[in-house]
Amino acid sequence: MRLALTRDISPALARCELTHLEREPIDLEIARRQHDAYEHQLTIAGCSVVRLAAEDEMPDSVFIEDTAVVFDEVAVITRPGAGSRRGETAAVAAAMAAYRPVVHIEAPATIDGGDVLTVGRRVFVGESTRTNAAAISQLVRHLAPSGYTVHIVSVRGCLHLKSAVTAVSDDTLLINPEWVEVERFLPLTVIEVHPAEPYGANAVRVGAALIYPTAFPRTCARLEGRGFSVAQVDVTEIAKAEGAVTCCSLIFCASAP
Ligand code: CIR
Repeated sequence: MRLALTRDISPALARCELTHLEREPIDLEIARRQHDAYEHQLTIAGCSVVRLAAEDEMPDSVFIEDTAVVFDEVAVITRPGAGSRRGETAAVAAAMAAYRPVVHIEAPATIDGGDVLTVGRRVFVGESTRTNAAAISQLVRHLAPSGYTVHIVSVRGCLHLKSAVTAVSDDTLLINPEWVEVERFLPLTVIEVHPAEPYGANAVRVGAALIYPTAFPRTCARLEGRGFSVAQVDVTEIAKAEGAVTCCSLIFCASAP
């Protein structure tokens, strides 16, 4: 069974962390409808969706991707880079314990799941404002026994590594070359975002299906032109909180708890 762990939108979403965006009013009702539609697409793509409850005092809790990095062998619970987000991990660790051995990134290390991109046994980690070298060392220690290699990537101009690059198949990346160096990912194949759509590098992959924002039609056309099947979702309200599509779920294979 493929499981997608998601988390409800907090009533406090308007007080979310923002790094590269100006604060704009967010319509909670629309954001919730968009989140429901996103979960529906995950279901269509074959995931069983398990939604955790939101917390009133955790504005960013919908962005569950940042709280854990899930491998077949282990779930690594992060220590988010933003202090306001550290309380989000406890409920996720408790939920993950039903599916995986759980290990924790310990202080003073910080890492957001949005900075970790796994392609086969290669784990790319963005060194960003949220993720530091101490966390990367701890991740290396947790993953070495399972044969993963960790590759550090500098991220500039965006929040997370996965704002700049995501995997759309086992050997193809969708990438914004302005924010990360394409050479770091060779020999993988790359599809570049349309230059007018810098935020368009974030796609959710579920098997052969992609879930992708309606906001980037020209990049979407590039994906479809390369034979990808794309389900589009409108996540414009969630994007005002500096979230994209990968950040709203943790997708992994699991047997029923
Ligand atoms: C934050 O700044 O932490 C949230 N407002 C957005 C997090 C988005 N996470 C992600 O893309 N992985």
